[in-house]
Parts: sequence; structure tokens; C-alpha cells
Amino acid sequence: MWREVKRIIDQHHHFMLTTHSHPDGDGIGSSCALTELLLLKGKSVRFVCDSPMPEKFRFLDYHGCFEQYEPSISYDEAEVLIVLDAHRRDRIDRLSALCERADLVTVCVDHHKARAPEFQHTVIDPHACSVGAMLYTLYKECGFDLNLRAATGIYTSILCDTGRFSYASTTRKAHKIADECIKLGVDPDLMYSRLFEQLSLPQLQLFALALKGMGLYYNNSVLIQELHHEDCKNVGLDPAELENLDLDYILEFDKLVSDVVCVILLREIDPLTVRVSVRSKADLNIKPLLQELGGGGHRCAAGALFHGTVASVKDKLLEGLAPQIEAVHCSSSQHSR
Ligand SMILES: [Mn+2]
Repeated sequence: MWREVKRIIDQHHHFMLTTHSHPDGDGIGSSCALTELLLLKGKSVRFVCDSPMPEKFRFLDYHGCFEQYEPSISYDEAEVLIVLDAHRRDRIDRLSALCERADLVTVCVDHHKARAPEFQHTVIDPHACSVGAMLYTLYKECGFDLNLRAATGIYTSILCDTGRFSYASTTRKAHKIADECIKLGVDPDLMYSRLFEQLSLPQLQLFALALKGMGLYYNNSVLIQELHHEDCKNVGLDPAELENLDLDYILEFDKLVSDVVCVILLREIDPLTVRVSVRSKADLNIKPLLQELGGGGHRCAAGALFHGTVASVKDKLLEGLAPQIEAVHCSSSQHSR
């Protein structure tokens, strides 16, 4: 699976890493781990993303390799582009234009199920809990030991993509790799507080506003919250930040409610653009619905940037969820019989 990637690494010198826009702990953690491997091999590395790096992940950029994509900057020296945690060109936004360069070698490493990868070389393992966990295998195959920095990136990727070891993706292997990271010096307590205990007061106030206006549908099984520019202004946040704001804590909290099987957060980016974030429980597969809306993700965690109004996306989501919600209710009543 990794032979081709190892060959590409050996044969080139200038590497550019990237991940999907609105990068998460897996995209950034795995980039951190791959950066270490490439530097150990004496390569030059840039990590470029078409979104800013969320503040809480900055500590993972140990070598200052991160830069936000800037159209006026030249990326011509890159020989190889490695895309992590995505397999579609539209997921890397404006960086996808670089793939048109005929002499650029493109590789993608991902754990989302892919129908038609859009890069020259692909390593896809839908059973892997995170891309960071896949890179752990690459280290082993290259005969490299993890250093503490790489282990910290891999641990971050697993912690974030398994919902702190709670999702169905939390396999024995996930725990085994985490065990090795801890053995190398990763501090679970410190990591938890760095990654999950970083809310600002305005973020908490934003949550209060989202809760106030929440809607419950289908016998309280679907919970929808909206955030608008006005809400940001009310808590002293710049509305322009709404799109990139880390609001996972809202979704995670909403999932704690026992009857709820699907939680949805809609942020109005402008009157005709809505960022949609969805999480589900009870094995409810929300990925196809989000793909229909032009997005992607996993069975139980997916998102999309929808072109239309908040009201129209809400209608589409509720309509699309109806048959599935019915199915979940049928199977749960069968269980209880
Ligand atoms: Mn991932």
C-alpha cells in the first residue's frame, strides 16, 4: 500500500503538504507527523492550507512549516503535493489549481471512502481511525521510530477523529497506537486540555444563543441550531470569523441528549451561503445526505458549504432525514421488544 509513496519520497526533495479547508485535528496532526518523517529524510517541507490554522493546533507546527494559501505566492518549487485527510480536489479549495501543473506529483492519503480519487497516487484505508494512524504504519514500513513530535501529531489525530476515544472508529488499534505515543512521552492530560479546554468566554456565550434558538424535530430526535452574524456581534466576536470558528463543542454537547440522534449546526456565512455541520448517533448515516448538498465526511460526522438560505437548507435536511429517522425508530423499538 505504501510502496509507491515511499518511492515518491525517496525520489524527490521539495514537498508540499495540505489538508482540507477548515482543518481539524486529524488533518493537522497527520501533517505534523509526516513533516517529521520528511525532515528526518532531509527533505524540504511546506504545509499550506486554504484556511487559517486554528489557534489550539498551533503547537503542532513545531518547525514553522505552516502557511495559509496566498494566490500571489509562488509554490513552483514543490515537486510533490501530498493531500491528507481528503481525496477530492474541491476539499482543498484554491490549492486544487496547483494540481493542473503537469510536472507536479500528487498523492492523497485518506481514510474517507473514495469512489474516484482525484490525485495521481492514492493510499486510502476506510478502516483507519485517522490519517495520523495510517502514517504510523508508514513510519513502521520506512523503518523509522516515532519521535515525540510525530507521536504528538498522531495522538492528536486519533483523539480528535475518534471523538476522544468514543466513536465507532475507536478500535483496539487506535488504543494500541495511542499507547505507543504515551510511551514516547505524550501526556494525555495535557493533550486533552490543549485540544478541548480552550473555549473563550464569547464561544460559551455563542453556545447559549444557539441553545436559546434551537429547534427540535421528529419527536425530539433531530436538534437544529442556527448562528447568524448578529449572534457574533452580540457576544463581541467578528462575524467574519464565524465560518472558521471551532464549534465542535456545541455539536458534542448536543449529542449528550438521550433522545437526540442527529444534531445540526447551521452558520450563516452570508445571506446565500450556509456552513452545515452534522453529527449523528445510533448508526444513522448522514454522509449521503451531506454529499447531496455538496459536502462530505463520515457516516456520523459530516458537513457541507451550502449555497442557499438557512431556511432552504433546513427544509432539505429535514426532508432528507425523514426516512432515516423513521428507520432508526423502527429498529430501536424492535430492540426494546
Ligand atoms: Mn480524518
